[in-house]
Amino acid sequence: MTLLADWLRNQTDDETLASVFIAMADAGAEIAAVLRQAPIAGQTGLAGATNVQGEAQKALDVISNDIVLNHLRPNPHVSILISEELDEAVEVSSQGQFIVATDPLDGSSNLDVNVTVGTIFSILPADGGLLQKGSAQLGAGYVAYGPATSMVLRLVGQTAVFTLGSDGGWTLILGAASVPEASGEYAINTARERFWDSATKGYVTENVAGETGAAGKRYNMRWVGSMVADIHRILMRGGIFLYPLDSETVSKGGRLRLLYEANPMAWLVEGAGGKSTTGRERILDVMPVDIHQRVPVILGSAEEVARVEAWYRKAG
Ligand code: FBP
Repeated sequence: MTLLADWLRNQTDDETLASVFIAMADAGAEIAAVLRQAPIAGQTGLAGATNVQGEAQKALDVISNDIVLNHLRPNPHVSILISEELDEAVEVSSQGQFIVATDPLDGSSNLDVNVTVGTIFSILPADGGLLQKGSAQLGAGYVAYGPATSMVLRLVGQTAVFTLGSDGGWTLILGAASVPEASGEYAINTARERFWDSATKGYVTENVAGETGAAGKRYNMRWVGSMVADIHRILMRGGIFLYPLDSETVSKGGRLRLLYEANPMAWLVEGAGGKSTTGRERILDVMPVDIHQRVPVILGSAEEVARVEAWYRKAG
């Protein structure tokens, strides 16, 4: 049985970097414990505040952010925390070498109905500054709070999957996740069809046509509406996730956030052999101009992402 600390020792000689992963894993274990009891503790309602994107914060968004911060604060190697829940980046330690960017509780609109939510994080070198391409990441991960609590991590090697045990420890379940190159499953919010661009419409129309269409095979659609749940399914059995630019999100640059949603997920999916794109370029090559920047997100099985890219090339 391989535990998290053993796996980290095999991945890096840098104990300071490993300590940041351990801090995030500990935060994830604590958030999992809070979520398990949240309906009893009456913590699934609104907190009454709004976050930087003007969205209502759930009590658990705030609590999860505090838990992450509490686990990072004692770590002298963390310089700055960027969080979906914080307007500004906060200094954690003046001497730290790493920046952590996080969405402490993604998909929180699913909490009231007990659907999987998650914590997403990205680790960057502090000397690169606040705004760095995703390709500069030193590592990334997410914790999925589902029937089991899963954690998916990658430094620069392969993407690995852990499960949280009843003792609070993380056990390696899969050392090298592999997103199948081909898949018959796609995930997109089809209620947004009227806003879609021609590339998205072209790709989805082909899928819906199934065996009778140009793709020549039958597709199934799955959309949890919780990015961590959708990406975890894709990491484990393939498929493609799309939150493309559309006529409603174009003014904001997209729906999902680059630094703490798109980049870490692209890092993990690519580490498992999948692909990521905005439609026009690799997500990890996008140069951010703002810490809360949004971006179109298309990632998953390589063949499917390539088909979407071809539609974008055709659209010009
Ligand atoms: P938040 O960052 O506001 O939680 O939104 C992210 C998210 O919930 C993703 O987890 C999910 O993929 C997406 O929004 C769902 O969006 P929509 O409700 O438009 O389908």
